[in-house]
Amino acid sequence: AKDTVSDRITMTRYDASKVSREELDAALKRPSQKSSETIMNIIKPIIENVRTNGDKAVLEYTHKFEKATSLTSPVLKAPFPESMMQLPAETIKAIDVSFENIKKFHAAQKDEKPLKVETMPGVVCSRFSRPIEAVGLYVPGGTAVLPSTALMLGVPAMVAGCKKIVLASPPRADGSITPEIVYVAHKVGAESIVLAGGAQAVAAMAYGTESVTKVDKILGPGNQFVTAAKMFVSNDTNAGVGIDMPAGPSEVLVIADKDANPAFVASDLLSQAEHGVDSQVVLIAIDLNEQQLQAIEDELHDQAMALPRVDIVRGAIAHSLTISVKTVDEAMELSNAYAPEHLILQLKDAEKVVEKVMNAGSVFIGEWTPESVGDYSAGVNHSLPTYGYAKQYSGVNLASFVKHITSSNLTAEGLRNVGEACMQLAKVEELEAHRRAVSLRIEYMNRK
Ligand code: HSO
Ligand code: ZN
Repeated sequence: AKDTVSDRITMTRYDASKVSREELDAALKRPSQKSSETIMNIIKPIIENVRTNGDKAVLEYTHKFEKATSLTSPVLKAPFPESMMQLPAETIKAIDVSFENIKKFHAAQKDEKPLKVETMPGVVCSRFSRPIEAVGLYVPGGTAVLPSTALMLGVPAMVAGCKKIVLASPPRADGSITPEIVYVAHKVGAESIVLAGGAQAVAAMAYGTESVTKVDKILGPGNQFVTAAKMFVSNDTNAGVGIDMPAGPSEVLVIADKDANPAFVASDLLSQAEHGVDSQVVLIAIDLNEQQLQAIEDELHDQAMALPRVDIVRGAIAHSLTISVKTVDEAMELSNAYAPEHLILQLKDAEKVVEKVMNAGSVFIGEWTPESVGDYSAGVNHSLPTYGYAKQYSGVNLASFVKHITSSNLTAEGLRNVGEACMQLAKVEELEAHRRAVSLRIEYMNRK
């Protein structure tokens, strides 16, 4: 049967030459999230309960929310039994290939050797890195199993040399964890898997319980409860725990010109649209005529209708849009203002355009680079800033799992060289003990 117009899966069109910039900015607004106050009020008592009642509280929530009533402990300790990671050979192979590529790319991000600079004769400043000792990696459950997220968090943690890697993921109703995730946990050398999700998993790792190891930093995407819980514990000095950037719904912005294959463009838009109804996808079309725009829209509709997750796609596409512009510069202007999590350049000379990218989580260059390769296997990380946070945050990378420590090392001559400036500033700040820590040494040298 022929689809009625209202059934058509299509994105609202804007022509940048016909609408004001304000209108465009309004159209490019991410779908609004539930107020953080509402969410905070839900998660606070959960966190408090886990903090005071430990394992017992975590288990109660898992019984209630995950319906995993048979669970008697919230933690699975390594070594994980073989029986929990039984997988088809092709899945093992896919995980292994991806693991190696992610490992290669993140190992290359290691500081070659400590940074060492002599800022003045006898004044040596250094910087070196040390792994964060214990990290908690949250792998969401929900509408899709995400072993790739376990890889994206676990592999850099392993490469960085974190001593204790704790994975957390909500168990299935029978109390088990997806074997793919157990296999990844095994490969990255995780010490345990916390069988819990939501705010309760975050709280357990932030404060520690009888059986959950307390961690120093919690990373990984999650729903609004997980994100709010991460923000809450990172603000609680009793927890003493850090977090990665705020994570929101998936997004992609595709910039396409006349050279782009409409089927490729549509497929990339759909691959992010299938993540969730709150996902947003944007197409910026450079100088396409009506027929070319139509070709992409037809592909989008036809491909979408053939997808198992078409209902989710429909929701995401409802608040997604196409913007027509005339030039690459106009496209880049809009893209940089939007700061997409993923940016796809389906352009002639795409590589040359990369220098114009100012804000984006990760860039996919040219027609043979679908965003899916970055989600899974190319080697780049898929844990990226969303919601415009690409303006100030980087995605997860090796540095997310280390601290940089600096050191200074002065000779007597060095102290003479830099001492004057130091003492003068101490004077300005009226911090006399600071000044004397320098002056008494210089006097000591002079007496010798
Ligand atoms: N595109 C998601 C990551 C992901 N995709 C996992 C598939 N599996 C992050 O933005
Ligand atoms: Zn994805």
